[in-house]
Amino acid sequence: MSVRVGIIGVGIMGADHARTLATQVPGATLQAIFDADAARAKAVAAETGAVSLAKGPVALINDPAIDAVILASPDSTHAPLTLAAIAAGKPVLCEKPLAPTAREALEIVAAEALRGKRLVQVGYMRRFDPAYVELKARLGSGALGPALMFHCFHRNVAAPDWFDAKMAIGNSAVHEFDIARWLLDTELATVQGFKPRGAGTNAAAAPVFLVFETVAGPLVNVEVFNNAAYGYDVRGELVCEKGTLALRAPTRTEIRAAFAHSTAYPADWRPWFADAYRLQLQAWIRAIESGDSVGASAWDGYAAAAVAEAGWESLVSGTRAKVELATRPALYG
Ligand code: ISE
Repeated sequence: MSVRVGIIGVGIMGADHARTLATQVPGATLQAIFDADAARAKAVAAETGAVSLAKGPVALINDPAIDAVILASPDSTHAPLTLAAIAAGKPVLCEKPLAPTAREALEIVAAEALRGKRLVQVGYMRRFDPAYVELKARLGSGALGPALMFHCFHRNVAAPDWFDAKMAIGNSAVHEFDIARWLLDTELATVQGFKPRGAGTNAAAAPVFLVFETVAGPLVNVEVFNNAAYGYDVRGELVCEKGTLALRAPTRTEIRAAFAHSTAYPADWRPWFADAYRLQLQAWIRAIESGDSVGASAWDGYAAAAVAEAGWESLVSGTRAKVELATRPALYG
């Protein structure tokens, strides 16, 4: 039997999930779509063959014809709608961040722990990206010895008007917080944030540079630059005792022209992480079929939100901030 999925929010990411789900995920049916923009919902439904259009987000969640929910609506709606999915007992794949504040994310953790079953997966899709997966496997093999440092770069072409340094941390760098915790299997303990002086006129979206100490010991640094202009670019290098492991850009072709040899950068994250998004959806559906859970949990979503808050606090105060985490409920191991 197919898992009947409803998608709430079909902007950039929701529409992308709808297309992937409709064409590349065996075992799933795109049952319903809701978007606050009715015309957009209709257009995406027509393009993807979604069975129906829902009247509202909560109606979609509670519809008996829906088995599982993808949440790709604006960040501020993630927490209440994830709570509604938990109340309905339905698996939910919530786009990151799980909530704009650690307090709201912790409410989700508490609600899910009370229910006693993992229903929430947070869309930290890099955990499914073949390059990061290989990095983790190679680190785990022990051949290069323990990790000492993890250097991360995260660059977007141009920040939208509504983006600022707080969002660079809470909306972009959260990917690195999650992947660093996952890769190094530890919590981020302290953070110090920096912004370059004289970083141009668009100061709000100027680069942010964060340096972390971890509980286990390795250091992590994250550069987030959302106005990098030249292309979408994500890099990561793990420095271990006996060598280093670095991600390679997912390019398939090389250009030789005009006396130069080059590769191209995409304009945003969708082509770069296309495999990760597809593998994430496939794994989510397989887990639902077998009653399991995979990927980033609500606890992971909470931890990333707590790190983001500490990062922002440090950037504002100019001093090192501690990442304070609540007690982890038994449900999350
Ligand atoms: C965006 O929301 C994403 O999730 C992308 O993966 C990330 O690279 C980008 O910086 C975010 O703004």
